[in-house]
Amino acid sequence: MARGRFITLEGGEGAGKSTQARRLATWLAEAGLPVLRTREPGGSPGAEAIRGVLLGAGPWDPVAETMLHFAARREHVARMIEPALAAGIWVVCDRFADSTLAYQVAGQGTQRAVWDRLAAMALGALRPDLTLVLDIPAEAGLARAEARGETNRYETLGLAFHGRIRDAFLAVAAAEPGRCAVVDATQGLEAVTHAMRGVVRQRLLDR
Ligand code: T5A
Repeated sequence: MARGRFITLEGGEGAGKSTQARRLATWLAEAGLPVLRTREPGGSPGAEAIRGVLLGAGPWDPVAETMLHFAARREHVARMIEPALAAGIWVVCDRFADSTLAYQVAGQGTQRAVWDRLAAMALGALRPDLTLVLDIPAEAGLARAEARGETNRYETLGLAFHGRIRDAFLAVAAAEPGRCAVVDATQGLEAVTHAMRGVVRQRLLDR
């Protein structure tokens, strides 16, 4: 059986990741592919429990916070993502390890070497086949998230913090163009969906 493909959506607050992850998973399912849509932090019972801790309490020591994100990710990978991929299921994941690089390393000052060590332990050789970086200026993304009426702890960390997050995602995309594609998330919903489908077709479906 062919292994499933692993697609991650990354980007700052309010970029539209959750909305577009739903649309992408539905589109792939309509094309006849078996699909698991999931999210981080969370995605499995243990990881969802850690999500509650991460989004609810704080502030954390940055290294402790990085470890909590990777502990959740390890649970998620071991119990959900790897078994799905091995069973031929395509996985669409709303945030993954690049978010820890952006938020905890670029945003909160954890050393990159800590990320590297935790990623090696938690992920082994697992890497997304495709990462769609939904790019939007921090101010516009935060305005969308605020307009929705719910805010989490990270959304209150200020524009300078969220500007570093955006730069970090763009740096990942520039460093790994074979894995990543940047999508202009300031466009309307339909235009973003259309752009994402074009990338998925070109990089994964037409090959
Ligand atoms: N985090 C996460 C870390 O610090 N480290 C990590 O390793 C990980 C994995 C998760 C938080 O955890 C942090 C980052 C996060 O702060 P969350 O609630 O899951 O918390 O937060 P987000 O992932 O940022 O989710 P959001 O819901 O805030 O943003 P989304 O998913 O990008 O946006 P979405 O789809 O919910 O849309 C937001 C609003 O904008 C509208 C939607 O309708 C919605 O109202 N919208 C658009 N409006 C106009 N045009 C478009 N193109 C639109 N797209 C969406």
